[in-house]
Amino acid sequence: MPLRSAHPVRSSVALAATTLLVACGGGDTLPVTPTIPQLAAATSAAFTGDCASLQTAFAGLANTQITLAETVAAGVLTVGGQAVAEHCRVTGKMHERTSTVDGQTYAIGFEVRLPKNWNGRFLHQGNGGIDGAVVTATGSTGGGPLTHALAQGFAVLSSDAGHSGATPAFGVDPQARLDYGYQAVGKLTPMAKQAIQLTYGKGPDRSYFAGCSNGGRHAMVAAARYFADYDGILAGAPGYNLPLAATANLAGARLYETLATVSPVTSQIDLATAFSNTERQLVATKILAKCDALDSAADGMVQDVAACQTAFDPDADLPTCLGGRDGTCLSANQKSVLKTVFSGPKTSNGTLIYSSFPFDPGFSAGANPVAAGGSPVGSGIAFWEFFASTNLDSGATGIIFNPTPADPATFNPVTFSLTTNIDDLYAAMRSTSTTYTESAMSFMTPPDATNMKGLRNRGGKIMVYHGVSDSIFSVNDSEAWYKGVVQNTGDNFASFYRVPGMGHCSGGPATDQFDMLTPLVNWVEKGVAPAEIVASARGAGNAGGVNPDLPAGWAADRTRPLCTYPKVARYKGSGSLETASSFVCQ
Ligand SMILES: [Ca+2]
Repeated sequence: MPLRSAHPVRSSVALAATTLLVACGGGDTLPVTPTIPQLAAATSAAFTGDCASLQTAFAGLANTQITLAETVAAGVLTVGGQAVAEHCRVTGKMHERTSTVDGQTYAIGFEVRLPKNWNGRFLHQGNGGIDGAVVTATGSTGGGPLTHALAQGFAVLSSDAGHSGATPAFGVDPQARLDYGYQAVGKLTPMAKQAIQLTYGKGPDRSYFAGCSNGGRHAMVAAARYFADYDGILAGAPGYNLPLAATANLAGARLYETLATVSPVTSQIDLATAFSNTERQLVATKILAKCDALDSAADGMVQDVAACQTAFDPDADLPTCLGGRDGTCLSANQKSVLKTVFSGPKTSNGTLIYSSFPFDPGFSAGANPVAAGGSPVGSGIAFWEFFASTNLDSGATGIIFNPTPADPATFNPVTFSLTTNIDDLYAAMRSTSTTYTESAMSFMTPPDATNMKGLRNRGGKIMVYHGVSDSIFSVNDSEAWYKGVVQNTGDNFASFYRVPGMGHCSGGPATDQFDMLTPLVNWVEKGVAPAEIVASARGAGNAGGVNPDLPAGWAADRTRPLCTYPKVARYKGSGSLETASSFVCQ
């Protein structure tokens, strides 16, 4: 069982640690403890009909066109090495329309997979990146998949979030932006629940939302905007400040540019040369030298993230090159850039754009793309900025596009990254225009991220996990969110886990395979607050796929407890370093 231990059910009154202050007679305030309801557990049902019949059964769904209803035989899908049982797959699209801005056809494409033996639950699967594709709705969550919701009996929905295609061109259309930001979830959810009702004779007893990266953003936005529709939220590496993170990443690219050389192949600046693989490994080695043993185990993992930030001093601990770069040192400029990127780039007037990032040995991992100076800086992140900008309808002021005005067909993310005015971009994230009436920060983020009272007060729960070496969205930003939630909403409905060494959603020198969905269900439906969760490495032979970043000295199946923040997994002093049971969350 992945949930190694769990606290017993606490009463709903005791759970309600947050106090609300209300005025009383003399103008003083008295704490009032809200009672949080305990939601009932879902009960199962079965679908014994013909999957093809669902095409007709769903025909009346509002604003919806069903394109296919079919049986998927057992074993056609496998996730994490597990075969998926026979189920129904229904595909369709909602709100098909022609844009008056770019003349393109848009719709919210989706699929819903309906198990024959249903557990009474609905899972909305948030996908990553810029969406634009209906990812197979298996509901696999947590680094490398250990389990998946479809096999557990959930009815699972996946969508393209309102546009088709892997380019940011949809950003030209204002409605497509809003659908991507949040409105697709608002439109899909009632449709999916009604489809479930039509299939099983009752709607879902309990509803969940899970995703990582932009899927984690979707999850957190759903927790804030659509809390009435969801009982449990699982948000991995949530880019809940995505426009700011993207701006900071572009600022980082500008800094990397000062170190980089021109590729002889492409004749363009190659950001990956800012830090060579050898230099990144040097940094990781020095971090480990200072921080590995802080958790009492020299095991290649830095569990005590906070202590490491104090212990590791890049100025003192990284050797400075006296001559040229030879892999045994960093140039003074490299050290300066490293410190700025990790402390968080600022605007020209000194405003921190996004968040700091913690030092972690995952800096050396091949799966750490920004640390590698690679693609997200020059492509994916710039994609987000492209559609988040508001001067596409004028092309006159503000952000410098190349070409100008921006043309999605010839959009060059590398050039864009290196010519964009960061101050203008930062301002644009909160700007609107005649065509784009909602700013990027409005449509992409939870309206009031640390106010999750709507979810809490109805008995909903949210669990968040984040890789410490994630270089796209910072674990420090999620930490700040959690602290804010505890302060503003309470700690009795939200739980936060750091995953040491893990990069963006998976990978890195980490135990990155875990199941948080089961603990979430237990919390929502049984009141069992989640405690430590055992995560495993994905070494050779792993059924859920092999993690190429796993250090050679680790057991292929190393396990570690993931601890509820702010606890840290510390070695007990005896027992195998490969086994979670040798560690305790303190
Ligand atoms: Ca350690």
